[in-house]
Amino acid sequence: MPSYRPPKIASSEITPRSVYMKRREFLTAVAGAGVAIAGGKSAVADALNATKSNYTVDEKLTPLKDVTTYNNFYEFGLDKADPAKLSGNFKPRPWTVTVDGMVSKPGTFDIDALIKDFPPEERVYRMRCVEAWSMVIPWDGFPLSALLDKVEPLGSAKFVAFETVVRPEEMPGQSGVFQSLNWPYVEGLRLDEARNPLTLLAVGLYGETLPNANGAPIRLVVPWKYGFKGIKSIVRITLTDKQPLNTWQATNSQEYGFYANVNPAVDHPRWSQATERRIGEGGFFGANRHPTLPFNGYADQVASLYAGMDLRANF
Ligand SMILES: Nc1nc2c(c(=O)[nH]1)N[C@H]1C(S)=C(S)[C@@H](COP(=O)(O)O)O[C@H]1N2
Ligand SMILES: [Mo]
Repeated sequence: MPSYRPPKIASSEITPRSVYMKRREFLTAVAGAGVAIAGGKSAVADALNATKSNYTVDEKLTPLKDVTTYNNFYEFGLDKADPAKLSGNFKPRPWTVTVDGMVSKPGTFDIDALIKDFPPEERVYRMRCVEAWSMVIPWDGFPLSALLDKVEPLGSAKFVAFETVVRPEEMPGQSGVFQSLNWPYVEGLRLDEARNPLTLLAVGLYGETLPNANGAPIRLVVPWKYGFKGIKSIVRITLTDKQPLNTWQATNSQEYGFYANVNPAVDHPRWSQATERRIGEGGFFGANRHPTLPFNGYADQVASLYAGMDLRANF
């Protein structure tokens, strides 16, 4: 049974050996094969030497190759292979993130200054896409709450809205025949969800700078929600008192909502959400189906956020 280990032991003892070994394997692969993963040695890798977190799951990591070549990022096309293939011209640096709206100290922050301010830590999270596939990914990032504390939300702020960059000249899915969604891709969280310690702004994965296909240079990770909440390549974060409309709800409100908490008991109108296909697991037919867990296995950490809410209605 997959389990989530809450933070309680010394950080020097917590990252499982398999994770270290994976990182070593990965670094070896980079050195040996010259894998182009956004610049090799990076601020992220440096910071990770100093900071390990105790957020992890006792499950096999999804191989790096699957994490970085099987993606949803419609700005680069609809096929799972498109983002890795078609994001070569995307420039994730220099980059700034503007935080504005209902805050005392709005600002525009350089990505590398943020990484210096908030040294990334490793978080191994399950990721469950609403399409019923899943991965286990070692992210590197910092809690969204740290950035929110810096800008000091006003008492009137109730929600956080997020926006992806619009650059049709670098993102082929934002123009021409590949046009699919309305841009920019937008997402939102309730402020208490945004402040939950699990909610991460990822700037890397597998100990290296975030690849373009995974949302470089900074993307949201909300592990108890379906993957579409994890907005990529963020340029703007706005505190507001109104529930923001998110891209997938705006596109098809019959199938996608605002909350999008992982829930095996509420099927998608077109498929079951009871089980999931774990990407990267070979084996014979059916061997890679896993049961989907309420709140993706993070119920102990987040179920209380929804006390009194009808979880079936608020999909
Ligand atoms: N801007 C933007 N963010 C996005 C998406 C997208 O198309 N555009 N796809 C979402 C979906 S549906 C999923 S499942 C995750 C996939 O993240 P990954 O490719 O890093 O696994 O990103 C989410 N974030
Ligand atoms: Mo998804």
